[in-house]
Amino acid sequence: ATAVTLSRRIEDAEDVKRLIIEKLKYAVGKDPEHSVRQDWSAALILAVRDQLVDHWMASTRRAYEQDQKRVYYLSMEFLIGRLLKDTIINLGLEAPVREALTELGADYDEILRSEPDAALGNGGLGRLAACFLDSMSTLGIPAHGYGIRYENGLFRQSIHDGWQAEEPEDWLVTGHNWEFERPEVIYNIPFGGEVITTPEGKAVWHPAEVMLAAAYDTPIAGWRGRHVNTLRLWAGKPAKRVDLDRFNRGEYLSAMEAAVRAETVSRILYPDDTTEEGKNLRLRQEFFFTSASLQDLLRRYLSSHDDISKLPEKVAIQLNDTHPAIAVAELMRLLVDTHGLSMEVAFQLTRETLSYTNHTLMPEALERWSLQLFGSVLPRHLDIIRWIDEQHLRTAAAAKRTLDLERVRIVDHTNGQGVRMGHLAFVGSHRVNGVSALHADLMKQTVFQDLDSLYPSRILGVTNGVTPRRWLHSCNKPLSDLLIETIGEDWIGDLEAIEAVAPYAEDAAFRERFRAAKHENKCRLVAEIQSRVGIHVSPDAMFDVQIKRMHEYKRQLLNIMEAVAQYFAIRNDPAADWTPRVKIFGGKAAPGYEMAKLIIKLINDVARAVNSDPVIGDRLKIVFLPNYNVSTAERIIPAADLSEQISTAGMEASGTGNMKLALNGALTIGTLDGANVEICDRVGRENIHIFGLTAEDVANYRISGYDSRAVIDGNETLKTVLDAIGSGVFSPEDPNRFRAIVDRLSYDDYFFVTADFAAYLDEQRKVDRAFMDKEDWTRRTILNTARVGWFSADRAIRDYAREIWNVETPSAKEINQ
Ligand code: 26M
Repeated sequence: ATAVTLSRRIEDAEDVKRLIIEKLKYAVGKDPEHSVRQDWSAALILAVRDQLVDHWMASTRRAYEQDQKRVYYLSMEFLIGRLLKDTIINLGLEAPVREALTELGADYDEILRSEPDAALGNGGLGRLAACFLDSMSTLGIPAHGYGIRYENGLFRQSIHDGWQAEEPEDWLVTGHNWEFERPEVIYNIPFGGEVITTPEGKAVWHPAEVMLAAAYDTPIAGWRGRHVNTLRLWAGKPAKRVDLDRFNRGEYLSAMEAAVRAETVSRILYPDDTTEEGKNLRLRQEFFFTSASLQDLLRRYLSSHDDISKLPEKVAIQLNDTHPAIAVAELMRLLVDTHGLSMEVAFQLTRETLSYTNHTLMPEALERWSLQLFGSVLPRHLDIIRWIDEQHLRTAAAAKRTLDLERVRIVDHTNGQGVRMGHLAFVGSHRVNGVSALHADLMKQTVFQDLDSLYPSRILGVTNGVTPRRWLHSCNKPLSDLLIETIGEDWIGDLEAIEAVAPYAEDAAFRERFRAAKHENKCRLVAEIQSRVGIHVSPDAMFDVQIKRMHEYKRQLLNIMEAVAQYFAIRNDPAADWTPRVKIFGGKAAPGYEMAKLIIKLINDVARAVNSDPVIGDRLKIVFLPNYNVSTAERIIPAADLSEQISTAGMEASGTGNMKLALNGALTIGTLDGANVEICDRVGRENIHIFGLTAEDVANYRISGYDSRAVIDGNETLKTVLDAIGSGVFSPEDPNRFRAIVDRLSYDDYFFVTADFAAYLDEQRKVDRAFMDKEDWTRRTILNTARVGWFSADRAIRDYAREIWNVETPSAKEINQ
């Protein structure tokens, strides 16, 4: 076939103008004269998307022609946020686009702000998947992200009278201009029914219903846009839109019932509800997207290979937590029932192809499905899992006499009864990774201890990372410009090169400019705080930031208790030499998580008292910014001076906000938890504020018992703070409002808030003094920026590529050529 060359290459602003106008007219159907912001936005996205297409197709062609091994990242969540600005920057088009829009009379920044924030994830796990997509494209790894095209992403949070309220997030209603619908890419997804064994002994699944999964593709460009990968999201569709028999009988509503049920599977993202269990729809969602993805990748593999037994040489599948762990049984089912392999061969291929990332050790968060539910939705898979479990038990029985076999079984036969998805993922994978060094160690010591002894060297740690494109270059222009001017721009594609800025920590003129960049970011946030919550804060105060999901283990409570202690101290002696602070909180609580919601209310009640107290003034301000999401993170992080990473040691698997904040020149106050340990190692003990119990201390207390009552009685400040909160000082209209919090800390302080309180306050006072020494503070923040280059998602992806996927990656030098 003759290749038709259609050039849409952009050389200058004139080209951009021409392409935007063309899109406006022929794709959006609007005359520039009558176009509103939404039209300009659609036209711009479509024009930028065009720029990706040639590279996208070239990337696909290269993978086929060179028969490269492909990586599939299966994740229930991709928290990608907005795409426009990052894509434009990756393509190097910011200057001509800005110029073109100005000439067209449209406002570039306003258009950027109008793009909906795709909140297809809860938090860290989903954002990690999005950073990894960026890095896999940057490194030129042929990869697909596979997930669900939720119609409603994570709920929108608003604050009414200090309480969280939830509203549905309908990001798709304005149209998602990045995606390509693929009506021809459609798979059957069976559910329910029963398994019948034929006289020949073959198991045949007769599902009760079959629905469809339909593909929608979003191109994902990496740095410099040379390689483009695909994020393929699945939407649920009915096998037939209406039941004609019912329709003709006049039963109009029930004629649509099956259609509605099918569309429900991709309707809503579950908000991380670690306590709720046994959700039929959640299990269906997990199977739905996993099955569609596996069918799709097998079809792609078989379109250019005829020997299915070579699958692991050409395909690596990464399971992002246990949400897609059903892949173990589904890949076996497809290999056995559809492709005629034996169970033994299928299991070997499955294990060599799959690997699993664990993101939490909290027992209540480990997925487990009741046999009843599991068997009714996926009867064939239950049989396959029982077969795997038998094999696995034989290995266990042969290997170790001392092992408690009940504890290593995938199907739990003790009183709990159920399918342990973590065990399934572990047994069905050739590698299992934790997301920080500490977390991988703890996996071996706790939940996976027995499995680790059975399959030694299967567990490894791959410390998380973040993309420097979004989390420094694009979100923090003042600092990025300064860095580029000072050390060049190699760091954008090779973050470890940012180390070159370290010597400038000693340069007073550079420190001045580093401070000026921070100040500019703070002024922008000051304006946002003013306009969104009506609180005036000073840009000269320390911006002390805790932004993350609301969870007891993350201990926002410890932070607000410190604020209360500080409030009382200032009131007692307003004339003393206080370091002015603004405490900024952002985060959503799962709708059913009462304690987390009560902590939001406490933060807002304390904020009301402190912010309106004339004695306090600028010495202390407390701000809760509603609806924390990727876009707000992009504005808060560049403005932060202090990063709160204060989880109970041993409970935060890694953290990634800790990396973003340090990279943007904030100092960390934190416990030795998750990746904080490695951040401390790299920035140096003198450039971080570490306090509190270690993971080992916590483990010992859990055995020996911990008496919070005694600790409270022994600490006057702590007692005062808890008495005030518990007696209604901050809630005079409802004095008992926070009783539950105080009771919890007094009688069952599971997260060791009281245990770490004194050490936390001490460290905060050191932070106060350190902040007053402007030059030394700046010096230390520069060293943080300079020394956290290792926490790039590019480095993390190289680790996965080398140690888990067995795929090649180019050197950092090649990336920057
Ligand atoms: C579970 C059941 C039903 C609905 C939702 C969930 C669920 C969804 C997401 C549970 C947990 C989810 O995410 C966990 C998570 O984000 N973990 C974080 O992962 C980050 C990336 O590895 C780490 O940095 C964080 O430490 C870890 O908490």
